[in-house]
Amino acid sequence: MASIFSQIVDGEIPARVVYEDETTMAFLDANPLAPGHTLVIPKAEHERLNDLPDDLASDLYDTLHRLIPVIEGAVDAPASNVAFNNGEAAGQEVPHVHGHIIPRFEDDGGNPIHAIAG
Ligand code: D5M
Repeated sequence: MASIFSQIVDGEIPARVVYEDETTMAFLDANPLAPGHTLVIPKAEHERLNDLPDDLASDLYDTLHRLIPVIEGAVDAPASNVAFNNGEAAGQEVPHVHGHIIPRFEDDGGNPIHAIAG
């Protein structure tokens, strides 16, 4: 059974896609912790960062790096938390590598990292 994120990659379930290239994709989180909360994934299904081949890890980082200012700019956020839950015991719920970009605002109530770590 393909992961829910592979189903998004394959167009089998809808998502609000904000970026796509040959090996990576980004879409809005379905349960956002802040406006603009975005997930960045490798299209290929690998469970953890540890499992990614070097070239895909590099592609994923490049996309993440490129999108951070774009996402912050889109929602006029002065900062963001960028995080991976890497493994089930760390709170990873979807077994397909994904980085969170969570825009932050002045006085927005605190760091959301604990919230995505389950
Ligand atoms: O975070 C998994 C994240 O994935 C969580 O923030 C909800 C999000 N999610 C789950 N299903 C979907 C779909 N279908 N579209 C968009 N976002 C989704 P984790 O780091 O694994 O705890």
